[in-house]
Amino acid sequence: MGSSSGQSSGSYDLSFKILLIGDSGAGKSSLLVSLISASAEDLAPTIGVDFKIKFLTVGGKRLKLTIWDTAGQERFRTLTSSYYRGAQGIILVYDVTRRETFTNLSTVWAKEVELYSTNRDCVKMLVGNKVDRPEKLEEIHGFRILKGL
Ligand SMILES: Nc1nc2c(ncn2[C@@H]2O[C@H](COP(=O)(O)OP(=O)(O)OP(=O)(O)O)[C@@H](O)[C@H]2O)c(=O)[nH]1
Ligand SMILES: [Mg+2]
Repeated sequence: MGSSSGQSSGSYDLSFKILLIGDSGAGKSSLLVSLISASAEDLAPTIGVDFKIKFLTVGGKRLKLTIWDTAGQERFRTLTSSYYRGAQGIILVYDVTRRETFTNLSTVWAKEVELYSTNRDCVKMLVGNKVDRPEKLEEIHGFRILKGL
């Protein structure tokens, strides 16, 4: 599991651990694949946890991002909880065409973050996915959820 992409995978100045969480089918793995390979595929649900490594340069510093892609399915929840430890960034993903994936961010996923994240300074980001399907749009204004994080 896992692969690296970007500039040559040798030295770097800073390393960050980033976690993708959210309901099954929200599009976490698709986001990660498009970040790494600029392609979109029809993916199968993630089993447990996967990761990919991305190198990039920001402000003259070489960064190594280890991006952990967790399974949204409930049966993997106990396994994925251990991956919150030490994460500097958590990306909460929902599907704008399915309202419950948005409401679950506060009722399920924010609670997971509270329980398992060990880094008080962890940066949280909310991503509303599948905006290419506006005909199915249910909820796009996600800022309310951030109040609870
Ligand atoms: N239309 C559209 N479909 C998308 C988009 N992103 C993902 N999908 C589709 O949504 C389905 C689920 O995507 P995944 O990336 O596997 O979802 P996931 O959040 O990783 O799901 P789990 O691994 O089960 O937690 C797939 O069929 C994708 O092709 C998007 O931006 N637009
Ligand atoms: Mg997945």
